[in-house]
Parts: sequence; structure tokens; C-alpha cells
Amino acid sequence: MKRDKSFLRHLALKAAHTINALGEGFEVKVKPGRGNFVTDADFASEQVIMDEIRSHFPDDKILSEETANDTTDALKADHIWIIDPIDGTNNFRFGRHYSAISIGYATKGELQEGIVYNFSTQELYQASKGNGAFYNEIQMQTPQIPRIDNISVGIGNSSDPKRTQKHLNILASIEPVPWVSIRGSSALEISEIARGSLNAYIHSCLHPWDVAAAMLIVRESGGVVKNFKGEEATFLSPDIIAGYKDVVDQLLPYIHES
Ligand code: 2AM
Ligand code: CA
Repeated sequence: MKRDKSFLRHLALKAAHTINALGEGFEVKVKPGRGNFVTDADFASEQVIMDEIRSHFPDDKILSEETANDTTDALKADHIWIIDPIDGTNNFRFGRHYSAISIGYATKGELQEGIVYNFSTQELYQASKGNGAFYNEIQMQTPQIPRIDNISVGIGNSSDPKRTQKHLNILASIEPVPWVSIRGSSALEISEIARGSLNAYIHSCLHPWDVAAAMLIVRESGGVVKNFKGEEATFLSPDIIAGYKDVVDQLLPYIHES
């Protein structure tokens, strides 16, 4: 077994099967903060993915939202898997069909593989370093938009209302105010940039599992992912602005001002 595109796809499809088999019979537990939940399906999906990785690569490091979330030395690891068993848990809980399994694989901080799979709609985004990014087998290229007058921008919710407020303030300060999208799954929203259905995404408090796979997907399609200082983001950067380079350059000043 190799740590390659087909292995990631195998992991995502197996987890999706587990989640979908639970149907609506999952239990919900409340996590600290507003709108923050975890369900049986999150744990079941995580278990399937981790078991499968461990059975083939027992020494690899795993970073995963629910049970393996220690980020110490994550950027130094020779082999690390970064897993969100369900990104968009709030959507999942309420049946909004906009949630994904997100799996990234990195060596020494460099993302090599990434997959984001909407297990409700079967939409699949996948990228391998140096080999492009694909949406349901179709290669994607982030549209080269020179100006920000007619873009759509996604922002994130947060369990901390102040963070959501901050994101709204950034959006409201952009001139002209863009078409606004707040859909509740960073992994899917960031991936959408690659196929042009969203032109930028801004979030100030992400975790590595929310963003790792989607970062590679955007970069492999010709987009950029920066932190709020305008530096190349790593998968440990909590503050993220993603989009086509010219779009991100023009949006960055609004972030500094808010
Ligand atoms: P989650 O669904 O796995 O919790 C919500 O806009 C997006 O931001 C989701 O991808 C969500 O991931 C992520 N997120 C990151 N930090 C969050 C937080 N503190 N509260 C809620 N969502 C958070
Ligand atoms: Ca998440």
C-alpha cells in the first residue's frame, strides 16, 4: 500500500460509507461554545480512517479533530495524516448536505495529498502535490480574476461569536461588499475556490484538520493560501485567506484594517 491518491480515496469512501450507514440515527453531543457539536458519526468516521491508516502505516503520526489533536511537532513529522472526520458538523446535524470528510497527508510540513469528500452529494475534490487538483475527475484551475469588484467571498462561523463578528466586519469593510457566502464547512468552501464557485475564503480561527487537504487543492489549482500577515500559510495557521493571488493581495489590506 502506498500513501497515494487511491489510498486517500479509499479512506474517504470507507468513512463515507460508515457515516451514511448511520442514516439519521446518530447521537449529538454538545461541545463548548455556540453551535459546536459532535456526533456518533464523527467518532465512527474518525475511527475507520485511523484504523485503516494504522493498519498499513503504524508509525505515522495522526492529527485528527476528535481524539488525536495534539499539534506538537506536526510540521516536523516525516509522515503525518491530518483528518477531519466530518467538517461542517453543524450542517450534518441539521441535514443541510454540506459537510465533508477531509484528509491531508504531509511530510515535514509539506502537504503531499489531500481529499475533501462531500459524503451527502458525492462531490469529490482531490489533489496530489505536483499533479493538479480535480473535482469529480475534472481538473480544476482557479479562475484568474484580476480585480475584486465582482467576486464572491466565503467566511467562517465560529463557536466564539466574537470571531464570527470579526469575519463579518472584514466582509462589510470590503469595497464593494462582495457576494457573501457563509456555508459552514471550511474544507468544502476552500475547495470551491479551485473550481471558481467561490473566489476567496477568510477565517481567523481554523484548526489544521479544517484546512490541510483544501489548502493543497487550492494551491494545486493555481490559487494561494496565506495567513493574515500575507505569508504562505502552513496547515497550522489558524488565520487563512485563500483565493487567486491578485484577489488575495487586494483583500489583505481589509484584513489589516479590521
Ligand atoms: P467543524 O464543522 O469541523 O467544527 C464553520 O464555518 C467552519 O469552521 C467549519 O469548517 C468548522 O469545522 C470550522 N471551525 C473551526 N473552528 C471553529 C469553531 N471554533 N467553531 C465552529 N466552527 C469552527
Ligand atoms: Ca472541521
